[in-house]
Amino acid sequence: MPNGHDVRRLVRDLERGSVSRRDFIGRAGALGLGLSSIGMILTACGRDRSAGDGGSSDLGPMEKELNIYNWSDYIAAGTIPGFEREFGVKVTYDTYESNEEMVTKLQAGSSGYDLVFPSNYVVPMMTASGLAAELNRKYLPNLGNLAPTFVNPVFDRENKHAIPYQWGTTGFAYRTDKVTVPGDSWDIFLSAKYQGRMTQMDDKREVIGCWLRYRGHSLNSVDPAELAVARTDALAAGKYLKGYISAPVKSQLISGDVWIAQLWNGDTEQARVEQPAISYVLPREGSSIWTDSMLIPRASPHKRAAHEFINYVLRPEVGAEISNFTGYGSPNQSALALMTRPVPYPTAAEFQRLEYQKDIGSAVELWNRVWNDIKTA
Ligand code: N2P
Repeated sequence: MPNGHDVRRLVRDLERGSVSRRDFIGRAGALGLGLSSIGMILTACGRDRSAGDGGSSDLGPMEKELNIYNWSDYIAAGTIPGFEREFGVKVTYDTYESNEEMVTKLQAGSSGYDLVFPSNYVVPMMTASGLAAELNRKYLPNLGNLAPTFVNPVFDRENKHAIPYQWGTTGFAYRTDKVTVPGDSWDIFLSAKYQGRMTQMDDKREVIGCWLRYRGHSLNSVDPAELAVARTDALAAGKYLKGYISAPVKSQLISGDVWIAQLWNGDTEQARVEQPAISYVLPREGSSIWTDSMLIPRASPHKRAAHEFINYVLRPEVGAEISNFTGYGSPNQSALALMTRPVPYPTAAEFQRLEYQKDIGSAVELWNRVWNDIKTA
């Protein structure tokens, strides 16, 4: 638990200007404050100065390097080489498995990354805590290709810091040759008969979120009583799980070591290309829908190249090529006609089972404790 006295003193120093924003983030983190709380304090202190990096200023000539940090299996084979060839830029490409892994890396400082891909709920935290640069529209003429649903999203009004990249849903993948009656409920993870053959994601928002939905609650709940029940359900399911693993579970689904895996729709599609006996279920209790966006960190050393890359992804053929590999939906309206497996945006009826993940503010500390109990059981 953060010590209230120390936190108050640190906030006072921030207000007086005797502590810089960067030092504040580091020291508040060391005192045990979560990123959302830090973001809220910075915003309240009127020190959200993410604007001004890109802003409307000139970004200068194109740099020769670009450092991208993206989710694994989330780009087509030709996307990076095509950009390198056309723009004469050398791209360094690293991958991560969760939003939290990415944010932790950026918070540590000097990551050198120029482009990251946070989900909805992460964008407000990143802007409020000063981790995001403001985008410069002058370098993004292809923005007009975005479908209207993805323009001016609630998580980043006017797309000031974030340009949608891909969208998808979370459900479970299963082996149709091993599980003949999968049902359509999250309760499958409570069935002893699949002990050791099931996995859930290594992702606190997805795991706790699905157990909240299972009991009819919002997956953004901050109610301690609802979270306590989700914890109990998750611990009960945990006894039957082989482990918590996100995208890398695909190889185990393909080999047949795992039969049922909580997973995103597109990664399930990717596995199905190699093993046709795989299907996807969106449980009836409901689940998450998300949009991952391209965001330039405030500390990015190559902002011009990062803008050019965003603009390149917004081309119809580049957007389509990405979705054709990932199996996810494209927010790029002009790409839809070129997609080999179009993923239609959910209808209003389908949306009744879907919910966008939102920033849970200071409740992240309670969520972290619940997640820690689940992971260490
Ligand atoms: C990565 C898919 C990432 C989606 N394979 C998570 N929002």
